[in-house]
Amino acid sequence: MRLERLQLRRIALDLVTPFRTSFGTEEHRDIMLLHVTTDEGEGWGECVAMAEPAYSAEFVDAAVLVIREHFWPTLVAGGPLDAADVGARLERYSGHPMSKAALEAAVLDAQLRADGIGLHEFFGGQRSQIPSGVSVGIFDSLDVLLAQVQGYVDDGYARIKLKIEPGWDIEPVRLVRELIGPEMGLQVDANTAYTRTDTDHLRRLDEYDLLLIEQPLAEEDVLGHAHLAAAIDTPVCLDESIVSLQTAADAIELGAAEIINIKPGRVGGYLEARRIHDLCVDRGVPVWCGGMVETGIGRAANAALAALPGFTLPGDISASSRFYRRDIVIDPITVDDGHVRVPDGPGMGFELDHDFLDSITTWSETLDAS
Ligand code: SMG
Ligand code: MG
Repeated sequence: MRLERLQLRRIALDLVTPFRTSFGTEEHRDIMLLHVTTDEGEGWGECVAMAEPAYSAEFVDAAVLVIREHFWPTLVAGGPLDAADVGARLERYSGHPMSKAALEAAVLDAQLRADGIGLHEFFGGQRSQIPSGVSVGIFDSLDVLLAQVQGYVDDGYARIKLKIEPGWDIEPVRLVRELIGPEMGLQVDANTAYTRTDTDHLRRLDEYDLLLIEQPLAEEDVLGHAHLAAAIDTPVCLDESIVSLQTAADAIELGAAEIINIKPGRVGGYLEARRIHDLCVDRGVPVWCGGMVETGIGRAANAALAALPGFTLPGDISASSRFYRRDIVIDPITVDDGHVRVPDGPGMGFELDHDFLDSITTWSETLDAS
């Protein structure tokens, strides 16, 4: 395919309810979407960078800049390409995996739409629906938390993930386990909020039969996660620490990752995400698909990825309505009987609601390939 044009577009969306994690509280989203035009067709990609560099070093303003000034000119200069070339051409640039992933996604969407095949078909996933988990934020009171969790249970979600931080961990977990009963999948995500000195405290979670504890320690503290994994029964899962196939392989070998959360944006794209999946299948490490509060664009692609057989745990692939009153895709993601449908349309399998998209667009810029 020959690249012709790239439109960068920022949209503003309010969350249905504030989403608080150990990094801070999110109420409004500022999301960058990419629309690529090629000689064979067009494609879309969603950049999962947040407005602030808190979850990782990336943020939306930086994504705009690095794509405009560095990534797009380099991609264009390389001549005709397909999706697999995107990562290779951008490899010499350090960091910015979410920006690279968004470009690769747009090119991949264009390529697959041109070929008339869906992403799940491209990946070879066999399932037509996948179990849906929901990520629940931190609240000011336990009563509010329990009411929220009950609502998600009523919505039919297959598992609950609680955000935790020091001062909001054992008691919320105890009460939620009591509320949802012993059978339902429950896991926690600390987003790096603990340190190596918290081992004895975190061991207290063992009695609640959690599926996993996600990223308790700092992103760089892979060895600390290995020590923790050896010291507690709850399986240790890495999110922020896994930024590539290499970091995944090393963390597994070190015993730091008993389970891996795969997020395409965090690892530089869907193709690297697939390679990490394959590695984990080979090493017997369960994986699940993480979420970055995506719109229907990113969620559709995540659902296609999560149809691969190694994704043995429910992902953070909740309904559009979990975060947004109205999604930018025509068919919002819904959860039925605990499952999300894997899209079967061409490309990443969504159709955009262009009128709504235009109405929430706050900024756009078009780059030509010449
Ligand atoms: O997309 O459903 C979702 C949110 C899932 O909790 C979620 N994501 O660390 O896994 C994570 C967080 C990252 C985004 S909030 C900082
Ligand atoms: Mg996480």
